[in-house]
Amino acid sequence: MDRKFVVAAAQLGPIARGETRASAVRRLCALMREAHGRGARIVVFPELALTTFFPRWYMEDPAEIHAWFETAMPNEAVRPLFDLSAELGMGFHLGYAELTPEGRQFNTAIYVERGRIAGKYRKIHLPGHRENETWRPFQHLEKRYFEKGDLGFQVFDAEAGKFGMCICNDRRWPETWRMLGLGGAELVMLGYNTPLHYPPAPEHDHLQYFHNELSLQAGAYQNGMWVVAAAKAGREEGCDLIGGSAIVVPTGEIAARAVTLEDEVITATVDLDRCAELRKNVFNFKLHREPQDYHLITAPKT
Ligand code: CDT
Repeated sequence: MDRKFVVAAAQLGPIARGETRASAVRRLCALMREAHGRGARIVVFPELALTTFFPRWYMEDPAEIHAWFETAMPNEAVRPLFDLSAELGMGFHLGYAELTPEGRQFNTAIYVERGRIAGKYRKIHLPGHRENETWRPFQHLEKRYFEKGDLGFQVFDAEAGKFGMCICNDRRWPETWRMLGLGGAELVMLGYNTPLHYPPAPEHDHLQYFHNELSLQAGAYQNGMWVVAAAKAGREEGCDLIGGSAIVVPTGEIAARAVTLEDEVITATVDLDRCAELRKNVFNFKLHREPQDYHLITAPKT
């Protein structure tokens, strides 16, 4: 595959609590077809793209919790997406809740090429809380339902180049981007579910779109890589989620941005060789990094 190609971010509008996986997959397939029709070779879907954002509800019953998780990938419900990607020759990124055979629960993303899982990531920075906090208008129970990812920030060889992934809250942490940058990632894919209202600090609500772009653009620029970010957006079960899906150039410029809170495809032409504009110059890691002065970054938490 050429190092210059069209990439798509496929934003999803809300998924209702009662919406089936089959229905969500039909929407994902329609978005993939649209992305393909616009010349895209790769499409990035959001975090937890098969269901509503279930961590907004407190649950105790393991059976009720496990119903939101996938025990195999692909499974029967998701198979049409794998088949379509093979038929169209498209790569795709998908977020979902993973339940392993050992009963471990992760917030996971995969990258699929020609029907094969080429990369897998399990979310490391889990936001929110563990217990029911009834003062909140909605819960954010990722710390209850998921354990911290155990795969690290891997960079893998995709057909076009070196790709990496992170998920939602990870994008706010510079360590995420630097780990992927040090690993040599040329393109990072991510999905997010970001409520417009942040109950612990509502004075920041009006900054949600700004903080999203600030994080994506800084990550891209400071590591000289492309970023493709896809939101689940709109009013989902009474909770407003931001949109603003974006494709960011290694210079930090935004090449494409979603303009709705619904299912929407955005595209941009990616040239992976543009990463060198940064990496050979201002962010030439070999020449300019000074890790001997960065020890606090990896020192244990106090
Ligand atoms: N899904 C996810 O990680 N959302 C968080 C919400 C803010 S923290 C409760 C985010 O960082 O966008």
